[in-house]
Amino acid sequence: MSTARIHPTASALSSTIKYHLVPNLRPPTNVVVFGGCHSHLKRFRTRRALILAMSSSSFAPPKPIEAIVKASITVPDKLGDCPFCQRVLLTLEEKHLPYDLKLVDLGNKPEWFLKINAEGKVPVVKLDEKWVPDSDVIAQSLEEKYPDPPLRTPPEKASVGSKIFSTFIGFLKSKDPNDGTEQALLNELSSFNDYLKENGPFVNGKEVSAVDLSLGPKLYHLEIALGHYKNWTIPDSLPYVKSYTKAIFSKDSFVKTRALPEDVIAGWRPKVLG
Ligand SMILES: N[C@@H](CCC(=O)N[C@@H](CS)C(=O)NCC(=O)O)C(=O)O
Repeated sequence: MSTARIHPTASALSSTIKYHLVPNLRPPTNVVVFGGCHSHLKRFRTRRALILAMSSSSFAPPKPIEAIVKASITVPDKLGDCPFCQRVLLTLEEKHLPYDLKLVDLGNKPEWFLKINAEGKVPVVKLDEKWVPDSDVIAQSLEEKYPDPPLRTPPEKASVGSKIFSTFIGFLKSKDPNDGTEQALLNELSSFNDYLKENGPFVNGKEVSAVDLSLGPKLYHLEIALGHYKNWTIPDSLPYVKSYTKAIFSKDSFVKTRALPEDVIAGWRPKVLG
């Protein structure tokens, strides 16, 4: 098993410090991870006192969340190309939660992993001492347990763009250029473009929410796999989809958790050939 420890981002730490120094700011809920003892924070009258206290054990950093994810098949000890794993990592990043990655070679699943999840699928995350599989369940559980910053997508918007991934796979696997799979994908992307034009730039408006963290990695796979195997790109006639992908792909959290293009290409090869 390969592991990598990811530390809380500087912004998580600094927002916590800022809250205690600027009295009128509301605390981020995840302040609890740095100790959660608001009453004893009142003791710190100066910045120096607070910083000194933060370096002591009473402000021990939160325990990293263990996340089992797919390993790269092209480079040792690197994150692999699972869009569901990236969705979970994006959620952890956007919520400024530290995590430990456990990389699993899905081509040779170790015994310890199958004991944790007999189905043999990633991602799996340890929450409240229980291993939780499935990115839908994990994202929802993280939202409930760590509601700040909120990433919840209103239920009426949660299925926006939900057919893009399956139509992308249909087109990618297709060997007949006239079987309608390209058009089916274009129809889904076109509806998404219309939706974003009216409601964007993200699915829930100005701020990124859970549904974007699910769609982003899938669109990343679409862009790389269709570019490689079909020399196909999202048409310029869908500018809102193009701006959407650009905005998501350039987020720090996305850059930090994205798969290598070589892995995405290798990962889809069996489907293309099969
Ligand atoms: N519905 C699951 C799907 C997870 C899934 O299909 N993961 C793939 C990797 S991307 C997997 O673990 N496949 C098992 C295998 O390849 O043996 C979720 O959202 O987490």
